Amino acid sequence: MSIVGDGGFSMLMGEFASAVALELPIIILLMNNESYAMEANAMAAAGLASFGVRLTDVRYDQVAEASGGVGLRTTPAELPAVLREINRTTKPVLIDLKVDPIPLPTAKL
Ligand SMILES: Cc1ncc(C[n+]2csc(CCOP(=O)(O)OP(=O)(O)O)c2C)c(N)n1
Ligand SMILES: [Mg+2]
Repeated sequence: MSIVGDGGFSMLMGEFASAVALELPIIILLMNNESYAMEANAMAAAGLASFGVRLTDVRYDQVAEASGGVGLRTTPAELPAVLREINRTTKPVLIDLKVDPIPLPTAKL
């Protein structure tokens, strides 16, 4: 299983189609906070107003399905049940996990 951010995944999401083509049995857990939260946190730590750090609500589960894989959109509360339901598959699975876009106020940069 690979745990990724929505910003990081969207920069290289064409690679998901490669994973489908190669029939890789992988699971991607995408932490979808609709933001570049690390950058937002860095700006806050530097005393700057945040700029350019919000992302739109992309349906990454649909991107996965359109690429020929399995896409599931869920919440933290439903995640344990979703993980139990995933069967072993030759198709890559992407779990689009909707989480809160909360910066980390204690991070030191
Ligand atoms: C190719 C590239 N561009 C820009 C950056 C700068 N960068 C570091 S963290 C980050 C935000 C990542 O956002 P996301 O993957 O959604 O994770 P989050 O911080 O929201 O959990 C960016 C843009 C980078 N590391 N690599
Ligand atoms: Mg993010």
